[in-house]
Amino acid sequence: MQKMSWALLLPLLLACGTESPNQSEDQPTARELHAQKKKMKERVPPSAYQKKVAKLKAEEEARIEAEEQAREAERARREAANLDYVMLALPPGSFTMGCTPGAMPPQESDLLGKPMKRALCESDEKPAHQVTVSGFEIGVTEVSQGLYQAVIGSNPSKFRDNDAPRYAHRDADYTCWGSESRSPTTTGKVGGDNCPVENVNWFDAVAFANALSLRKGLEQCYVISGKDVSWPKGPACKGYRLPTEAEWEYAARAGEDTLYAGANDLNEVAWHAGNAGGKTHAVSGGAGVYGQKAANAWGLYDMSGNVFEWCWDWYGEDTYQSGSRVDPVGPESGTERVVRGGSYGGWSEFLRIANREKYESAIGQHYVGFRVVRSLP
Ligand SMILES: [Ca+2]
Ligand SMILES: [Ca+2]
Repeated sequence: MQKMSWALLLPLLLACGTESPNQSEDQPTARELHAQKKKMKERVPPSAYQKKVAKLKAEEEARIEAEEQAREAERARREAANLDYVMLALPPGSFTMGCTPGAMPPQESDLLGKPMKRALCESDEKPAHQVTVSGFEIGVTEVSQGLYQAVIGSNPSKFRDNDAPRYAHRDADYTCWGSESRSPTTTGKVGGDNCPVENVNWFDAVAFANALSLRKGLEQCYVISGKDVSWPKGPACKGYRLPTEAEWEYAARAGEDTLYAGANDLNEVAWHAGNAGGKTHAVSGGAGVYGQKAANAWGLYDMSGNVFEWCWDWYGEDTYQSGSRVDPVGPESGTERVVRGGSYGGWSEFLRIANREKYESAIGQHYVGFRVVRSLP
């Protein structure tokens, strides 16, 4: 090994020794190599393939941006449609508040043949008495889920547009029949947006009224501090608020003397236990298209039925015996708040205009919603 090595390696070593210094001088540095490559790359035009890839990438980015813009436009359109809550101005006036059985047409039984309680008048509906209210405007419909969502940012309702993919996992029985008017091309709204909001307690309802006032640039009528809610200016406040019990009944009667809001035949004007299929129904299709039942004489929908409606007043069993007769706002304190009008789950006696019911303020029910009013200037 040693003998061969010297003979063979010597020339090689010599050769190496002569080439090494020259190599380090001639070879480009890493930086130079990089610059050369870059220069070459710049000189070579992109291949057809590269051009195609770049074009597809640009097209994809444009498509994503267009989709985002369309989604945002749709969201804004839907929100604007939902915020368009139509109010109807009612003139000031006097009316008979409470149950007046003598003026009612004879009607022996309700739709299921159950005897009517109407002729009896419940004790808290007596005595019927004259009440005067100032003019105010009131929502033509119950507050919809779409409006509530647009103002509050959430929707607590049990009955929604469950045909929509995002609710597909839910029981179809919870589908609000708002799908009757779900076509966005004719209504400007979509599915459950048109159904009344429910599962809202009284605190949710007053908070909504304040939030809507804020949204519309009006003064907020309620001062809310936890469970302590006051209405300092009373009816002088021009923002959105809940109707008083007297305002609600004045609006429901609409200058007429019918058993239900707009008719003596319940089916004409109301969704109730006998025809609603255990579900809420669309209050409005938007763009002047309203619920499937007839309005009362003043053009208000679902004052009887669909969902009960929260009023401002504390409930008092004997309110009618000693309460104020001019713009009454109910007792100063209590344990429950008044709800009016009956619901999709109620029998006829509950849907009578004169009927009074009540719930604890903090409890939401899937058959209780509300509508809002504003005092007229
Ligand atoms: Ca109602
Ligand atoms: Ca009652």
